[in-house]
Amino acid sequence: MQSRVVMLVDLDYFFAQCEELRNPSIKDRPIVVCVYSGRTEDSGAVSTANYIAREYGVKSGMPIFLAKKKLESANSVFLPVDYVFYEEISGQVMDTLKGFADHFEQVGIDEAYLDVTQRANGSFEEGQKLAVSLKSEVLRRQKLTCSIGVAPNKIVAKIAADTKKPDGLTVVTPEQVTVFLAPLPVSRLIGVGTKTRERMQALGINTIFDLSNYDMQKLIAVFGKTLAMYFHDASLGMDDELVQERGEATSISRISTLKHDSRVLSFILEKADQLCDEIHATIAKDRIEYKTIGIIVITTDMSVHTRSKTLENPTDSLETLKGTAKELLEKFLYQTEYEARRIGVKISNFAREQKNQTQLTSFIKGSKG
Ligand code: DCP
Ligand code: CA
Ligand code: CA
Repeated sequence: MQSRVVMLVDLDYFFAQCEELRNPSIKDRPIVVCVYSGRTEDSGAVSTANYIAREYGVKSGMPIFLAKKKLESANSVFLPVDYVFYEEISGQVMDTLKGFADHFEQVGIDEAYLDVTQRANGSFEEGQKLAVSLKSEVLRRQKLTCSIGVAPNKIVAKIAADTKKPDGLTVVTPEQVTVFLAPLPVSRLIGVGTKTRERMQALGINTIFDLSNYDMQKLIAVFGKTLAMYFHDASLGMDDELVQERGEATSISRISTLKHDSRVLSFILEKADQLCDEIHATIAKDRIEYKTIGIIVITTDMSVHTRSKTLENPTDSLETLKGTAKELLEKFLYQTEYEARRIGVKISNFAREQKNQTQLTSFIKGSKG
């Protein structure tokens, strides 16, 4: 049977690369993109950093104050995240990638799987050539670099893409799969997080080779049948999962923590407006219309409250979205005595605009709601 040729394309230091794009003059400096929680000036976490900043030890998830410490004497740039801008760039890149795929599946804001079996005629040499031209096309059109893994399936393609970064290209042919995987730590497999890795370590399983050789019955005893079988197959680089468009979403939502607990409408609305902006940006280019707008309020006691309103006609107006969210929040505060801790906005009940039907699915795969 002919092997599939599957690619995983992942954009390099994505949010920071977008910032370089918008302001090339900072390109040679360490750039740190931050999610400021706002509770104090430097509280919050690093979203991502360019590779220059990474040389100083700055990483995603790190507290901002620590990143500042590491970059103390460097001429660094700290910037707040701008999801609206990144979603826009992401959409453009995804459109470019789709042109290279028989089957396409976006799996995050900056990555996607491409099945290129047909157009590569099942050949990995052809697959490699496609990856090279894809990289230069993304560089030419969007001025961005990415890293690509080419392999017989999704699991191996993902690991291959992570192998060489930034601007990497790693091809793993069917014959090379087991040798490629064997020496790698189990944590490189999708689904093996810190906890699972520790449990495996306790069993003496460190590398993917160790995992492939581990007694199946014992593995089942620890992880249960489904997971154990997945781990076993994955360790041998076996994976049948298809590259396919995600099903249509039925709603999109954004949720965020307030700087402090509150029941002051104007303060809560600042956050709600931001969330509306993000949702609007996500759907704007796909011309999605929706009829139902909802709010989610998580209160100080951690209970979750929702309210929604269904409009008579579908809308894609940011003004309507913000206005309705405001109306619902106002009513909620009037009717209850809760203090809000987290706020969310949600749209659902999508209507398709006839002329753009085929694009309906494109926004969904990138949506985090
Ligand atoms: N991201 C985030 N917080 C994290 C991890 C990621 O906000 N803990 C965001 C910022 C990243 C984007 O998601 O730019 C994509 O995540 P990746 O894991 O692909 O990381 P990068 O693209 O930043 O870097 P790399 O070059 O390693 O892919
Ligand atoms: Ca990336
Ligand atoms: Ca990614």
